[in-house]
Amino acid sequence: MGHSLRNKVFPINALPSFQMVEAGIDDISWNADIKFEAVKKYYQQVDADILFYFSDIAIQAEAMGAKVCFSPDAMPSVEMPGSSVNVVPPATVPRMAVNAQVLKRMAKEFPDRTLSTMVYGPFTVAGQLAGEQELLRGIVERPGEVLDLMEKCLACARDYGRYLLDAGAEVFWISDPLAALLPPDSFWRFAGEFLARLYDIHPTEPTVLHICGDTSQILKDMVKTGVRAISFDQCMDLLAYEDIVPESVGIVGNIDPVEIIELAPPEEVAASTKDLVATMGVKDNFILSTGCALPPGTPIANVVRFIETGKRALSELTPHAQTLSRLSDAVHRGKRETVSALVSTSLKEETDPLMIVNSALMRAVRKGSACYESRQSFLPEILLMVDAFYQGFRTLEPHLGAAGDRPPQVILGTVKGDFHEIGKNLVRIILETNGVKVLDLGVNVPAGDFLAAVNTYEAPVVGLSAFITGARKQLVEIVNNFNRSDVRPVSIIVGGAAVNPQIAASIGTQGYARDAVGAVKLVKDILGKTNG
Ligand code: B1M
Repeated sequence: MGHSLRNKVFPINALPSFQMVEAGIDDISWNADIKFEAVKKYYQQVDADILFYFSDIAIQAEAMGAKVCFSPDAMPSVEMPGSSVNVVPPATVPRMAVNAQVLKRMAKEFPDRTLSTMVYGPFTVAGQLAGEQELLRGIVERPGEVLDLMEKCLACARDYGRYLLDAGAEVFWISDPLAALLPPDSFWRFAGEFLARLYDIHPTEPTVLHICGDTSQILKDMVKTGVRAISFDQCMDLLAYEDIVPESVGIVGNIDPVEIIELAPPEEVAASTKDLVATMGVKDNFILSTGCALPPGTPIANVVRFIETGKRALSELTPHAQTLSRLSDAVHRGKRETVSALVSTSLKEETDPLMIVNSALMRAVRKGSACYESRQSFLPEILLMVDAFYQGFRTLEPHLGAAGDRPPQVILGTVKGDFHEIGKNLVRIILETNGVKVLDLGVNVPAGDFLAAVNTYEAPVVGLSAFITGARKQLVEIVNNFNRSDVRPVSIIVGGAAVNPQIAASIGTQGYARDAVGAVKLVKDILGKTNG
């Protein structure tokens, strides 16, 4: 039993549709014909499963009396709070009526796709009406006044929500970005409880809550609103928080809408999408989307690439998802005895061994690292997880055709004076799992040993781990040694707690990776260039 939105793929909102018509954002916002034309053309190209109608954040505040400014090339925004706050029927608010009309026409045009509302949460609208900073001061100094305003904003959101659902929307989507700025212990009183009362109007159908930014501190209260799916900002590592979300609640997310879909080349859009599906697609309640709305100028080709790649990757993964999810869980919990059996089950189910690596073994390690960083896991659990990972890897190794008798491509070691080995071992394991042959020289490795190994094996990459500040001197010595010698690797790369990208560059190395997954990407890029 999956979530009702399982396997749906869509970007949030429909703002890039503005590129499809010769009209400004102001015209789109006021005119149902132009808006419908824009979204129709957009969704004819973009095969999204959930459709929005080009929504702007100012609409409810405007309906309640705020003055909103419009322009051809910027989204509508609140210019001035109104002199009084009113709740009026949505059908009498021209721009709300435009959205309802557009939804009705979309329902006819795209009968097989699911339509969604985009209603803004009461706290966000209250911020536009009172001034955001005033509202935040008000929760401490004038809580009664804030709660009165919230009641009115809730009434407006309920009426508008019902109106859009009657017009044909099936998903009741609420975005409440300002609520992320509430102190976590005030979230429920000033936002959560109101959201719960808002979701009341649509008790049996899909509901979604999107709050931008880091929601880790309010996530439990977001779940408490009774919402059926939570949409996560791209800054949230889904692996770190997936266990807080019950299986009956969807996890919607979270490709970076700006850095990836708007600004990256199409191949990077595809790679990030595949990577997100590989890690999250095994979860029954995962729903692939963006971390927030796509900006109006996002290249349509990138949006199309995101949707196509996501759908293909999900359809390949889904038949294997159940066992992979159990395997990932067993590795994460350090259950060595279960891991080998589940790897064998996956192989019997004809799951591609690389899929087993990415969506189960490595997924678990990435989850472990994410939980470790957010202080939800500690070292004993990490060590047991690494043991379980290794157990699974050994069972899988014969099927990977990876290491073999090839000469090493990476000479790896923790530098002299430094005995930290856990992170370095993880880097080795993940590299090997991804088909990279590694010679691990261990810990406390003298500078000369790296030179000798490169001399012997002609390895193109030297990987140095350094965890204590004192080890930086060693890094400089190793780089200088290579510079003085005829023996040259193509690249020296570094990682570990004692280094960062700036230090890596300043000592003359060619690359830095923050974690084992980053190390794989770095090494593969280098090897790709070497071979090509
Ligand atoms: Co030590 N230790 N430790 N320690 N230790 C650190 C590194 C430290 C940051 C803790 C702190 O004070 N906050 C600190 C260094 C501070 C500094 O110098 N700036 C420190 C210290 C000071 C020390 C001692 C001096 C303590 C003492 O004796 N007073 C001593 C030094 C011993 C020595 O090496 N000479 C010492 C000893 C130990 C233990 C023996 C107790 C144990 C090590 C056990 C072992 O490895 N066999 C230990 C541990 C466990 C840690 C911390 C707490 C955790 C390290 C770890 O295993 N993390 C660490 C705190 C921290 O890192 N914040 C700390 C889990 C691992 C999965 O993550 O190591 O980050 P990580 O590895 C990552 C990335 O770094 C990256 O990928 C890995 C996997 O994702 N990465 C690469 C690593 N290598 C890479 C290479 C690459 C690319 C990426 O390309 C080639």
